[in-house]
Formats: sequence, C-alpha cells, structure tokens
Amino acid sequence: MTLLTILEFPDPRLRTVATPIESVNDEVRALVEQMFATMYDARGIGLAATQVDIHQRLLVMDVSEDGDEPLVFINPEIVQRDGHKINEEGCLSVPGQYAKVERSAEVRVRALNQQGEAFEMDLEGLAAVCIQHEMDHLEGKLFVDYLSPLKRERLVKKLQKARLSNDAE
Ligand code: K1U
Ligand code: ZN
Repeated sequence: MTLLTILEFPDPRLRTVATPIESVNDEVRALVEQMFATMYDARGIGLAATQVDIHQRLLVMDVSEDGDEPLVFINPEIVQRDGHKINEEGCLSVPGQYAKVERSAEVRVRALNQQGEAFEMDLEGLAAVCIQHEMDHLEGKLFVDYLSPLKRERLVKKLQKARLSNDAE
C-alpha cells in the first residue's frame, strides 16, 4: 500500500479550505485506504485529507486501543455540541509537539460513509477531541492557532530545535 506524505507546519498548503466530495466513488475509497495506511504507519489516531495535500472534505480516525476500529467521515458536519473540555493535543503535521486546547466535550457528527450513505454519530472523550481537530484541518486550521502568541512561539521554537537536532543525526 502506498503511503502518502504528511505535510508539516508551517507548510502553507495546510491552510487550504477543503471542498465537499460530490461523489463517493472508487477513487475516494482508494484514497481512504491510503489514508488509513498512512495514519497507522505514523501511529496517529486521525488524519485529514488536507494533511496529505488533498483538499477534499474527508477524514479518517481510529481511537481504539488496538487500532481495529476504523472510522471514515466524508463531508462531516457537527450538528450538536455539549459542554467544554481542555485536552492535550498532538498533530502529525506538528510532530513531537503537544499543547492543551479547549473543545466541545461531546459532539454529534453528520457525514457520509464509504458507501456514500448519510449517518450520524455521537462522540465523546478522545473521539470528540480527535474529530474536532481533524475537522479543523479541513478548514485550514491547526491546534497551534488556539494558543496564545507566547505559547505558540515557544512551541514553534521547540519544533525548530527538534528539527535541527534531527537533521544533525
Ligand atoms: O490530525 C492529526 O495530526 C492526528 C492527531 C490526532 C489527535 C491526537 C490527539 C489529540 C487530538 C488529535 C494524532 O494522531 S497525533 C498522534 C499522537 O500523538 C497521539 C496519539 C494517540 C493519542 C494522543 C496523541
Ligand atoms: Zn493534526
């Protein structure tokens, strides 16, 4: 299975707003399989098409302990939100960096599945955090955008330092 290249911050392509998928066809299903392979290989729990430079409204997730509960959301929309919670987030496009972000605690999402059928799903805990993070990617938004200028600057410096020491190895 072909692995896709994950764009890394501050690549401007991560700021693209994705467009709706008009037809859930074999090409979309093949992309879903490549995105799962890429996400599992990178040890992520989610991946938005934006992160692999495909600007369509598609994301995949698997927040299960054993990595055996794949979820696909095409043209996702949040139709209900409840409560607020602060959680630590990571991002495969901002490798090795983590920060606390406030999100809705519970969300109801409406989307299409791989067969192009509409469904709704209630998500809480890590799944709720992950889908809000992935849906932000589809809007060209990153978790670092929620940080204060000072926290964001610190995180960017740590990222640059980590990259320099990785390059030296
Ligand atoms: O969008 C992505 O880059 C994937 C991201 C999803 C995510 C993780 C944690 C909170 C919000 C969103 C990751 O998978 S980062 C990988 C990671 O560090 C992680 C894996 C499992 C649990 C927590 C973090
Ligand atoms: Zn991310």
